[in-house]
Amino acid sequence: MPRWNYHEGMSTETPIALSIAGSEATGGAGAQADLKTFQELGTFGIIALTCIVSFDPDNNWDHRFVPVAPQVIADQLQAIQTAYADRLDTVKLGMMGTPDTIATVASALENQSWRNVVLDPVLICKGQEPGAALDTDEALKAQLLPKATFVTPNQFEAEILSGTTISTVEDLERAARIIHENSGAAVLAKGGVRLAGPDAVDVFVDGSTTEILATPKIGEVSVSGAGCSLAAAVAAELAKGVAPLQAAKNAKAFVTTAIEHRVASAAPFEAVFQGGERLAARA
Ligand code: PXL
Repeated sequence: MPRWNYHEGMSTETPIALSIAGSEATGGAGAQADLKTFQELGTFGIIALTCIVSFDPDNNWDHRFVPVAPQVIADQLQAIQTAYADRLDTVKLGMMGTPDTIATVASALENQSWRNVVLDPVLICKGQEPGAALDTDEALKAQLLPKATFVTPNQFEAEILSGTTISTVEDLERAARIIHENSGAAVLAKGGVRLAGPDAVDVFVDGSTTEILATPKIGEVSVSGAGCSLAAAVAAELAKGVAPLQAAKNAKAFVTTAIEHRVASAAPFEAVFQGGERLAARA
C-alpha cells in the first residue's frame, strides 16, 4: 500500500487518541467532550462519528437521535486506521446507539491490534425506542465488552452489566468485580452523585488491585459530559503510557476540575468545561 512520507522534523511521537462516539450538539457530552479532553491532556484527538444527538427543547430536552449510516462509519474508520496505521493503538468507545453501528465498529476494531480499548458503555439514550435499546445493550455486551481493556460504567450501567442492584459503595465494588471477571477489563465503576454520602465515589478493579477513589461531591446533580470526559481522559492517559490505576486517578482529578468550571445554559443541566482551569490560570 502506498504510504505518505512524514516531513522532516514533523512529530511522529505525539500520542494519538481515537474516539468512536456520537455528536451531542450542545457541546457538553459525546464526541465534543472527548475531543476537548484529548486536546487538554496532550494527545492528538481523532473522532469517528456514530450518530448525531440533538436535544429537543420543545419536548423536555429529550434526545433526538440520528444514526450515521454503517458504511459512513466504516469509511471514517478506514481513513483513520490507514492514516495512522503505524501508531494508533488507543481507542475510546462512546455512544453507539444501534446494533448495526456496534457490528460495524466491532468489525473495524478487528482490522488491527490495540493496546487500549476504553469502553464507556452508554446503554440508553432518552427518547430511544425501548425495544431497540435492549437489542443495542445486548449487542454491546456480546460484541464490544469482550474487546475492552478498560470499562467505565456508571451506577445504572454497572447494574445492567453485572446483573446486580447497587445502592452502596460495597454494591458498586461487587458489581465492578463481576464486570472485571466477565470481561477481563480493568473497571472504573462510577458512583458519582448517585450514591448517598458527601463524596463522589468510584471503584477501580483490575486483576490485582481494588481501590476506592473518593472526592467531595460538587453539588448533588450530574453535570453533562462528566462520564464522557472521564472515559476520554482515561484513554488519553493510557495513550501516553500511564498505567491503568494512575490513569483512573488522573482522569478523576481532571473531571473534578472540569465540573468545577462547568458552564450553564438555557438547558436544564450544566456542562463540564475541560479548559476552565487553563483559562482561569491565564486571566
Ligand atoms: O452522556 C452520554 C452521552 C454520550 N454520547 C452522546 C450523548 C450522551 C448524552 O446525552 O448525547 C452523543
